Amino acid sequence: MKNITFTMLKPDSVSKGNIGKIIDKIIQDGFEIVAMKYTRLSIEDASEFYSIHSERPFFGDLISYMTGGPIVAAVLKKENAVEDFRKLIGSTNPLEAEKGTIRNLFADSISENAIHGSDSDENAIIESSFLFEKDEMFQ
Ligand code: IDP
Ligand code: MG
Repeated sequence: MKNITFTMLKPDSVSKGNIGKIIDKIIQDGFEIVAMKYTRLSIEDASEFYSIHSERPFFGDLISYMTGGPIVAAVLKKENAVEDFRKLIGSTNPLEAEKGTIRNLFADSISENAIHGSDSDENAIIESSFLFEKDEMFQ
């Protein structure tokens, strides 16, 4: 069965002109784009989105970074979408990301790491709901 995952091409990917190349890799890897939006996160949205990290020392920097410029958010569909997408993006720290992964190719640092990918089916739905309506997410 196909399921969905949620991604954001983070502000560094937009400002560096990498969104076309990253979207191309996602499509070449077999993901179908269900919904896509070019937008900018509010401080409230970013804080809620990353609320699990609110006690971490890097939380303030993370919110500034994620709200500092536009992003591209998308809902993606594929068999085994969540796990396969985490493989495609690579480790959180680009220095540890496998060769050829999106973070290996396009990320500069553990904080500005090019792209987000959901870590579970449940979170994929919760995260998609931040930016998309139900009828956009399930097509
Ligand atoms: P993930 O994006 O690979 O799922 P998480 O641990 O969920 O990684 O962290 C969310 C985001 O917070 C990361 O993508 C990165 O932007 C930032 N982050 C995580 N760990 C660090 C850190 O140690 N220093 C600075 N930023 C971090
Ligand atoms: Mg995470």
